[in-house]
Amino acid sequence: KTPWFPKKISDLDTCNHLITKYDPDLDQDHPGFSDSEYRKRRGFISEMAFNYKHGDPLPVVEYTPEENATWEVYRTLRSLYPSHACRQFLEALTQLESERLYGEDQIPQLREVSAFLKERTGFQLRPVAGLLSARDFLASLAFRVFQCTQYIRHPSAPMHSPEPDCCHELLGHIPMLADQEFAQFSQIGLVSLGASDEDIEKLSTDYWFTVEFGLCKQNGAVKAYGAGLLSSYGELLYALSNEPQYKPFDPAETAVQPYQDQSYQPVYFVSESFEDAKQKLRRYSSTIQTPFSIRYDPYTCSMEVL
Ligand code: H2B
Ligand code: FE
Repeated sequence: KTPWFPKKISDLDTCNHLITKYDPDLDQDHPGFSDSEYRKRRGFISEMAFNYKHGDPLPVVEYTPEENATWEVYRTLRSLYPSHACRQFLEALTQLESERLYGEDQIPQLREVSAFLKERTGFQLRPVAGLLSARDFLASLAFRVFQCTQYIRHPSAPMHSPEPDCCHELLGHIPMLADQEFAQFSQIGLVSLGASDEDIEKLSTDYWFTVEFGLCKQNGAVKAYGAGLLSSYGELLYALSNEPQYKPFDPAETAVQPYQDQSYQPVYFVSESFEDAKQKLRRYSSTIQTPFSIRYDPYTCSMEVL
């Protein structure tokens, strides 16, 4: 039996199943675990995400001075980007800065950032309360919707967060989603619709080693495009040092590579270009068995099942 999947964009309202293992209410190692103020604030912002329905204006969060102070990670990471980030990332970031959507003093608002992406690649954001199940997360990508957390990490650990937070989304994911080729690659989500649990696991591992921790070749050098790297000072330096092992990106092989979500990756996958990665993924996708084929109709924002 084919697992349920969203057919129209408003069905994403039910794609909100969270994975709670890194949640500050339950994970004793979370830096905010014993800070009740932080957890209350987190709960307030999560509540807005849970109540959000497709078509609502994106919630605007009035960040506190302390939260905006944690956004200093932007300045720290920014210094590494010219040497470590891929060209597409730098281009979009520069644009976000020149349009004054990104700056050092305050956390950017999802509403403005979503409008920026919509004009460039058709991607839009919707708020999410925490780490989402892989199935729900991938399904959203099929509609060019990126589920985006809106709370910020705990101030005691500004350089690290065990779960996605707005620093990870805004500094890691958003600039890449402004690139046309990369946006097309993100439609890895289309293949996930109705896929078996085993195939979801494989696709999310490919997602992990590309969208989260991917490297690519550019003008003879290796650069980072993965959001987990671009939002982590330590791992960004590590990934581009001569310590880790590199392998060429090959979706079938990458899909079964064990990965690390507690420390740095032991191996990184290098793509020749986004164009090349996209074509390889497309070829791999055709080996994933589903009883139907699916096309996204951008006029009606719904899936055409053929
Ligand atoms: N949830 C959220 N909120 N952000 C992510 O970046 C994310 C997620 N990534 N759930 C997903 C899982 C990814 O690791 C893959 C698809 O499993
Ligand atoms: Fe991410």
